[in-house]
Amino acid sequence: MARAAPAAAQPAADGAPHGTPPRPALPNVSREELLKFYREMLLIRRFEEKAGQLYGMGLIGGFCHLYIGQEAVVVGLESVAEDGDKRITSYRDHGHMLACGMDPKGVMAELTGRAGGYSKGKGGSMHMFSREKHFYGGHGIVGAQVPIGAGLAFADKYLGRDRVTFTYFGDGAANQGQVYETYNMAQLWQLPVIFVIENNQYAMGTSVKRSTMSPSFWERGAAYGIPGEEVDGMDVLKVREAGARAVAHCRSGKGPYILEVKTYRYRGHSMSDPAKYRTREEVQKMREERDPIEQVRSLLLTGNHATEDDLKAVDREIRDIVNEAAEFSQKSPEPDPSELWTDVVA
Ligand SMILES: Cc1ncc(C[n+]2csc(CCOP(=O)(O)OP(=O)(O)O)c2C)c(N)n1
Ligand SMILES: [Mg+2]
Repeated sequence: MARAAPAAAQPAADGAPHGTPPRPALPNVSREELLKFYREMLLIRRFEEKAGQLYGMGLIGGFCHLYIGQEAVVVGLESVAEDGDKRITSYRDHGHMLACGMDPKGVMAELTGRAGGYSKGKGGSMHMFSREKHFYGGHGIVGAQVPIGAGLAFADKYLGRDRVTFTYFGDGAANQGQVYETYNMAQLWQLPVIFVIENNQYAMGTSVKRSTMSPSFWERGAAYGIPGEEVDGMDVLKVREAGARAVAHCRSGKGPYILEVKTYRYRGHSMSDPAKYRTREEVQKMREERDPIEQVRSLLLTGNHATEDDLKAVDREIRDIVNEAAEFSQKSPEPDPSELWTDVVA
């Protein structure tokens, strides 16, 4: 949407500096939406950096898989989700929780194993849930969330609820048999599920090139008649566009849809990854040329839709939120020993 320069001496309603030249049009997005994407992606980035620090300090134990680099995927897709839509993912789940509106304090406190965490400090990084936000985990078994995601969509269809389930999984998981059993049933029953393959090009230390004969994951849906597409996952606007197509398909009762989102993780697989399977230059090149946050930042600044000061204010706001979460995650008490006997399914 193109925006004209504000008239002289009039306050700029959109916060733009006075007397600035007419702004070039933004590609099919408003300034407010773009700032929201910037803010949401930055929250994930800074939260994950802080989690990495706390892990290094020994305050977080066990497994911890960071999402840094992949922020545009979940932020773009959450922008097309509606109230009541569901999401489920793997162990690389902090970004998904923040993007669907879960409280950073509760997520960080779960990472540090405290009573104020989403699973009362008993689940840790890979095992968090929120009924309120329809976030169904957090799954440590690779691919396990895929049939469960279809099951959530089955429940919605069975109960006549016009809802969509976003089922996220990785390129490694995408080679599993249970994924194709799920595709078969999802298409047979026309379930409203979006299969989001977050193709970050590695499964632990194994690159896609070394693990698959048919690297175009989305095309595999054709065997079951499921449509889909490949998406540039470093560009939040492209993700949003493709997400809107997928959601429209599902909501119109046409069954599942596959989005293969090409993305990249900057950090190791988990906190204990020596990263010997790729070069520093490969990571550096991605950061410098394709970073999803920098792309939005540059779109805002070059188009004069925001000033450096506007963005600094957002940066400060996010730092405060993340610092508060980190503080809470250390002040919240450890779970009481009596909690050993609660929430046990047996
Ligand atoms: C059934 C199963 N097999 C193996 C593992 C060990 N494992 C954990 S993560 C992972 C790689 C998965 O890669 P991908 O699906 O691409 O997701 P990413 O980590 O890249 O997000 C493996 C093999 C596991 N957790 N579960
Ligand atoms: Mg992967």
